[in-house]
Amino acid sequence: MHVLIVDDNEIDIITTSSFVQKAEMNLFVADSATKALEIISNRETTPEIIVVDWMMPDVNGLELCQKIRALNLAVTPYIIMVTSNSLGQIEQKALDVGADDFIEKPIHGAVFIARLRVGARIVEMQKKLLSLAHTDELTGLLNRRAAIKACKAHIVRLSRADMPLSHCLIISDIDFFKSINDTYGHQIGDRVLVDVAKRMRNSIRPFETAARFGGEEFLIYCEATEEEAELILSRMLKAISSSPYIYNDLSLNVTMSFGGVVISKHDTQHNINDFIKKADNLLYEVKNNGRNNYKV
Ligand code: GH3
Ligand code: MG
Ligand code: MG
Ligand code: MG
Repeated sequence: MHVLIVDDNEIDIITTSSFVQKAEMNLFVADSATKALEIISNRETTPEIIVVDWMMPDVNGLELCQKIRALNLAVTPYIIMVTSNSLGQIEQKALDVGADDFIEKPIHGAVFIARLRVGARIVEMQKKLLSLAHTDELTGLLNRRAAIKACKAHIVRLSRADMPLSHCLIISDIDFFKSINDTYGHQIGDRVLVDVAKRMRNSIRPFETAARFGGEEFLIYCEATEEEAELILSRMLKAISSSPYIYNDLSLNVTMSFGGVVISKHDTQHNINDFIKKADNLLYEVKNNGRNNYKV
């Protein structure tokens, strides 16, 4: 669990930090809201629990809290507001702008640690739910919803890249999958889906995206020039079909058809659905031309 303490008072930082360390959580410290936002925006250090001091020069805790909520982070951090200011309605105001908890200074160590643990429980639960919402249960790949989200993020990254970079979005579909189900049963069909998913995932790099887009349809998103896209597709084609799928005494040959679009920086204003439609159209050309092939 990563905890960020935002406070302008050095002594308070030392006290609060010692509690966080006692709770055996990772500690980040910022002495202003501006520094806090820098740490929060950095993907490697994104804190899950943020302890915000109300009274700070420039941007105060209340405004910082609003700014953090406006970032719409992938995992919503748990915010604990702390203050020695005991003016009326202060607790209500803190909670109203998005704080999850409120503590008055001086902080009582044991209670503070217990509240950190409450925050950790809520963040963990949130992560579990997110993972369930984004994962295809059968294959363990991303599901359709998560795939679209991931593609949108990749396209934003591409639009901001300094280097001339391009990406490739691929839609693929298992050939004659219905006949696998009809001949060997749904359970074998499921095992084929799991193994096809593995082969697809293994043919791209970890930061690239592989998703189950529909029943026996998959989406791949990777970094690639036009030539690299051809190489990736021919590699995938082979990965799927070059060795049989063995289930006890059964040995099945499976093939797949692919449609891919290369997306360059000047295409990035287009809608994700346009790219998907284009890839889908190419996939259906491949289907009509005999399957077990790709087209970019
Ligand atoms: P084509 O080469 O034209 O793609 O032929 P196809 O038989 O693969 O295409 P079709 O769309 O007719 O069949 C898809 C089949 O995928 C039908 C459906 O029952 C099956 N299917 C979809 N989801 C699952 C699943 O989760 N498990 C199993 N076993 N089968 C599934
Ligand atoms: Mg202060
Ligand atoms: Mg299909
Ligand atoms: Mg099919």
